[in-house]
Order: sequence, then C-alpha cells, then structure tokens
Amino acid sequence: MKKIGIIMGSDSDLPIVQKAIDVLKEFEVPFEVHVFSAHRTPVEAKDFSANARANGFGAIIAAAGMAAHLAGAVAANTTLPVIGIPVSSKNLGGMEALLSTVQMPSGIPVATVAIDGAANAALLAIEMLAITDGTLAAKLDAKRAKATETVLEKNRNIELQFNK
Ligand code: RP5
Repeated sequence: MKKIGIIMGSDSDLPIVQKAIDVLKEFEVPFEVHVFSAHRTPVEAKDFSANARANGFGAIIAAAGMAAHLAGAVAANTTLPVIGIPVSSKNLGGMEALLSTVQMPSGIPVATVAIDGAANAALLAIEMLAITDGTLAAKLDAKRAKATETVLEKNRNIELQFNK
C-alpha cells in the first residue's frame, strides 16, 4: 500500500495534526510524519515533495498556520495529490491560513479541508488510496455506516425528549 506523507510547518501544529495521525492508524494506513516549513526549511520541504512519489507515497497532507504556504509549496514540487490543512492561530483564527492554502493558482491544485480539519484530511487521503483498494473502501463504508447510526441514535433521543 502507498504511504501517506504528513508534513507540518512546525511542531506546534502537532495537536491538530494528531487527529490525522489517529485516523490513519485506525485504518492501518502506513504514513510518515515530518516537520518541514515552506519558509524555515524550504530546501527540505522541496526535497521531500520532489522525491515523494519515488519514495512510495500516494498523497501528502500538509498542515500549516499563519502565512501558510506549505501545501502550495509542496504541490509545486509533486504531482501527487496534496491535501492542505489550514491551522488556526491566536491572532487571526486561521482565516489567514485558510486563504493562503485554498487560493491556489490554476495548474497547481491543493485540496483544502476546513480550518483544523485534520481528521477529514486523513479520510480524504484514505479515499484516494481506496480508489484502487477494495479493503480500504470497505473500511470507509463501515466507518460511515457507524457514524450514521450514531447520529440516528441522537435523533431518537431528541425525539423522545421533545415530541409527545
Ligand atoms: C507556521 O507558523 C506553522 O505551521 C505554525 O502553524 C505557525 C507558527 O509556528 P511556530 O512559531 O509555533 O513554530 O509556519
């Protein structure tokens, strides 16, 4: 199975990125985690991205906050799918990272999830691998069915409480 690369701009992003790690572990999808910054370690970020396909990766998740150029910089150096996680910040709440990540110029796509949407980033990466992996696709279906049942149960509880 292809690996998922997880890159974060700083180790301070780890509390958010951990949610993606947890999902990949749950699905038993192999992954690597790195701290590479578009601004502080641009050479390392480029080297990882340019070699990612040859190194067995199937998709890359890139999480960054503030002037978040990491996902775009990674996408500039690979044709693997890149999923950007805009990380929230103290001063601007993550809107700046969202806009920096999502507003990519035509030709260099980044699939951007919600601010701090790390779990969805991992699920989207797994969905990409599941295009050619029936076992993974079945696991995704099972997780979706379980989530649906959880919400239906909540609905039953609310209806019992309020509808006489
Ligand atoms: C971004 O700057 C990182 O992704 C992080 O979200 C933010 C702050 O980094 P630190 O100053 O905490 O290392 O590049």
